[in-house]
Amino acid sequence: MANPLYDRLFGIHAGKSTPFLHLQTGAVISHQDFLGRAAQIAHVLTHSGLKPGDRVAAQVEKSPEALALYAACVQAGLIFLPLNTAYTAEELSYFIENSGASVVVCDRRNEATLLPIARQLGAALATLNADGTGTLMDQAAGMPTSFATVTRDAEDLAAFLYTSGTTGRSKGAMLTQNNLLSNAETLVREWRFTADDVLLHALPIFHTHGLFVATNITLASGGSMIFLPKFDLDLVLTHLPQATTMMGVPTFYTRLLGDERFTRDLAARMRLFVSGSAPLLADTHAQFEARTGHRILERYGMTETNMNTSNPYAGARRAGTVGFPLPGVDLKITDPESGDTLPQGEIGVIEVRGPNVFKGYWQMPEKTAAELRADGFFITGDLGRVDEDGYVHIVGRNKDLIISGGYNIYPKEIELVLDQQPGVLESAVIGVPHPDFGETVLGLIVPEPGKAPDLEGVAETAGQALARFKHPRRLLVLDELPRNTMGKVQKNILRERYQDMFAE
Ligand code: MLC
Ligand code: AMP
Repeated sequence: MANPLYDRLFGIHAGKSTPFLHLQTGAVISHQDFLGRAAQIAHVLTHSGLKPGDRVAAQVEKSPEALALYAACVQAGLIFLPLNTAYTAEELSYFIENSGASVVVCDRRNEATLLPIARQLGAALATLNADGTGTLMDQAAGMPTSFATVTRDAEDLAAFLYTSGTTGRSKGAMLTQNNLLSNAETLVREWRFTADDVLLHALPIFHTHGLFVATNITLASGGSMIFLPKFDLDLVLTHLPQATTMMGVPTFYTRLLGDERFTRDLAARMRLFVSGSAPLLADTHAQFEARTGHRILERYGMTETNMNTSNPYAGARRAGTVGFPLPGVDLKITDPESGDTLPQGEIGVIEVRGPNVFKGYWQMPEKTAAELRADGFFITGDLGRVDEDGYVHIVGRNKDLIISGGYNIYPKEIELVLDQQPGVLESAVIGVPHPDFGETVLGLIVPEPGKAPDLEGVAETAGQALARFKHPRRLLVLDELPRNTMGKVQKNILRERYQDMFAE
């Protein structure tokens, strides 16, 4: 194939007037219209001088046009780099510089802030607003609705997704066409997606879950999506009766269960609810089944690997497990120190290998070498075990990571900001249980001797540097941090001490 990802996900729909996106307004965008829009954007990007392999950074609200920008990048052989809309200018500046993006696409309201940053880094800037207006679409309007697809190899890069790390610096995970395509094809088969499916899409489209899992599967199977701007409980309840499938993070499901309008009748047409990105409590699973008769299908994935394991479609979906390795994925449990494979049943680090596993971190060979073994196994940093029936259980993390409402937050990044504040000697950031977000961020600060840091001031400065979802929900002052004999902060003790802080 000339461009496997484009041909298989998008090209197969050429000329079809079948529905692709159902919007909240009632409007429907057909496959053909969507591809036309993507082709127009591809013309704009290539006219501005972009060549295959160049990076296109996009911090835009969810809209059909934002999705068409992804399709345009695939068609023109450009590397798509979607960015969380919550990122601050400081965070964005790093991503643009690190990726060497040639173009930055942003919402008009961020244009004034981002223009000088883009200019300084030698990137062009275009706007794309939540309502689909902006300079990108102004230029696109005059372009032809077909574009000669650029030839790409399955091993060529299709996207960079930035993921933070334990050192506080974000890393660009390089995903190839085949990483995305192989995973989409597998999931279509495993979860039995067909052209008759209507997926209720309420996830953001700047992460693996909403962009590659939900969207690519829908494209590969020829189905359609009810494309909501975000997870809004009222909107989801309104549109659920028209849907056959839904994908979400656990917060989606706990919020639905918290509303008595969510009933068995409302979910009558549904055939599949999928959960991932964060642990789904066994209790939520049970409550969901009692309310709707549906057993949520939980699966396990990562930015670097797409999806690795899934509970079975037809067999038993076991609460508290993430199911079996997907076809083509090798999974082993290893000793965190030696890297040796552990006997079945023992707890260790989950490692995975397969066509879904990324090519490494952009321009970070040491970080790549530390996490991706020469034989292709990726060291996930998740702790797990495989039970006697082959189900994978995730029991914890060997990495200092908080997952709040499905967003990954690396404490180190926040600690670096807190440590710089006036009067702060040191800090520790931990995740504690939260009824809505699963986990939330708690910041613990040790003042310099004789100082009393202004907590409001600290919170405000941290707020300017970090995306909203990373902000500590609470800051507490401690005399000292518990340390082990090696001098390492014992976060487990802190997590235990504050575990009920946000209990209902
Ligand atoms: C929003 N806020 C969050 C937050 N989302 N804070 C912490 N964690 C989050 N996830 C902030 C808001 O800015 C707001 O701040 C306040 O918290 C309350 O907002 P809200 O209205 O309750 O939040 P809402 O907009 O409804 O968003 C919650 C959510 C959303 C759960 C719907 O976060 C979401 O869609 N999450 C999905 C993330 C996702 O797609 N993850 C997949 C990653 S891929 P204030 O102060 O302004 O009120 C991956 C791989 C895999 O992990 O396996 O899939
Ligand atoms: P990200 O880097 O944002 O892609 O997040 C990936 C991480 O999310 C994984 O390493 C896991 O820690 C976590 N994760 C994803 N799915 C699940 C799941 N079903 N259960 C528990 N943790 C999960």
